Amino acid sequence: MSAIVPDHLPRIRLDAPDGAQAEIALHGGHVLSWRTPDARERLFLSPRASFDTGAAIRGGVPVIFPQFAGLGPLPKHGLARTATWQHVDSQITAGGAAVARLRLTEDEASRSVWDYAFQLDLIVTIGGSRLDLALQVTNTDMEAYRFMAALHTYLAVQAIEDVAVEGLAGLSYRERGVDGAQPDGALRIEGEVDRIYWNVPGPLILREGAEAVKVAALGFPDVVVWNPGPALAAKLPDLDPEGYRRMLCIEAALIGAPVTLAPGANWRGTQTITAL
Ligand code: TA6
Repeated sequence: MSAIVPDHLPRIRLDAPDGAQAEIALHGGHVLSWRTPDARERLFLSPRASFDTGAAIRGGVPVIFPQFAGLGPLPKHGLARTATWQHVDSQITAGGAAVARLRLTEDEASRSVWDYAFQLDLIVTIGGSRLDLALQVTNTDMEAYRFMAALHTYLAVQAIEDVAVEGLAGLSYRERGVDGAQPDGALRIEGEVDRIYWNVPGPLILREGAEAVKVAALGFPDVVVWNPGPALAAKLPDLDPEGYRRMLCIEAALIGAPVTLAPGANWRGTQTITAL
């Protein structure tokens, strides 16, 4: 990963006593890398990702807030993924997990697109075969507001054509404005997939050959499954043409029923990824 990420990019590194590691950029509050104790990288990060000010990093875990995609007047996917976050603290817990807390609050730039006061905390916990991501929104404004949010996680895969996603059968989804229902059996990725699955009741399993990863969420009712496929990948300047074969986004999302938060109130959603 060091070959991809510029040395000067401000970031923090988490090292759990068992060898699990993560790197998180302050740009976007963006988890760039997560390695399980076997040193295996579990997140996809595009070799062509841009880390420039104002750019969204292609890969890792972009934080989407307070708008998903183009579903509102803000820049695509909101303001958090291109903002500079603060590192609040890091610690090793009694149980041997490594934890970092990052924070984003309103400033002139955020107010120019969304005129509210907020505190957004991202708590990243690693240890053993687990990555826990918690996103917490606190309304520090005098007014209530509504928001959407997502953890736009890019999971690394060996070859997209060998991947199956279990746990979606029978669920309703929307894909580019068209409603559909997932048939029985696992989802296979054959070309571009860009689906919002509504009210996903349980964890998903991403299976590839003999390997599997469990993706669970709390507080985020929806799941987005995204892979650009070859045609769209060829048009994305920050993804190499074959890059789509090595990633699958499984996103914990709050889209269908945006949360309205009263002044002083907070909301929390989590995504937990476990290598099985
Ligand atoms: O979450 C899926 C999605 O909204 C897709 O429609 C696709 O555009 C993807 O996000 C990536 O968006 P980006 O702005 O990072 O290119």
